[in-house]
Amino acid sequence: MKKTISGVTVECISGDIASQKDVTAVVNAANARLQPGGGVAGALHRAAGPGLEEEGRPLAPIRPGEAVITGAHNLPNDYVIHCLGPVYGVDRPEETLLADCYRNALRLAEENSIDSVAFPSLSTGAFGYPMEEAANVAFKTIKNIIPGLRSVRLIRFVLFGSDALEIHEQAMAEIF
Ligand code: AR6
Repeated sequence: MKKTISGVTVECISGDIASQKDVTAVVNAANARLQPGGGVAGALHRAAGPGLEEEGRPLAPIRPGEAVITGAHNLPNDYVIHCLGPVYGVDRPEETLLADCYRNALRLAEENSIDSVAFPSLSTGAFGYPMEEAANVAFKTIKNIIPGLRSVRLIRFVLFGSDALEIHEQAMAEIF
């Protein structure tokens, strides 16, 4: 599914965040220490190589809702934007903190003149955020930010599996 608003295309695809060859920046569902972990962080660090962890070390720790940017090392992109999503039921208010992740990631993209960004579904794996709720927060936040974007022209959600894709397509259809 794809929609274009104010010149910015938002799309949902099923795929692997570590193999998005045609986007300038990919977003990592990071841990506070910016170290390799499971899920998205594991996939990105494996593909990027040890340089990603080395570059992240002096930037860590980060707080829930915060985002930092590094190079992409052996990934097929120019940048990785690392976001620490809230742990559902622990880091509160989780809706605000999750929205902060999307806002801060897109702010860093703009500051670095990035034209295309791929997001995973932040916080919906190990951090336990219900996916429907998280998708609503993500699209509402992005919808509000879009009119102010000057560099970013493509925002892609890369979802793991058909259920995740369907949930995001439904949220996107309702909100856009
Ligand atoms: N590409 C796209 N989406 C993926 C991929 C992938 N390769 N792998 C998993 N997902 P998670 P979080 C989906 O756990 O909840 C890590 O261990 C997954 O199905 O990666 O923010 C870090 O080190 C889920 O829907 O991120 C942190 O400690 C979504 O991506 C912690 O997990 C996010 O799952 C972060 O937890």
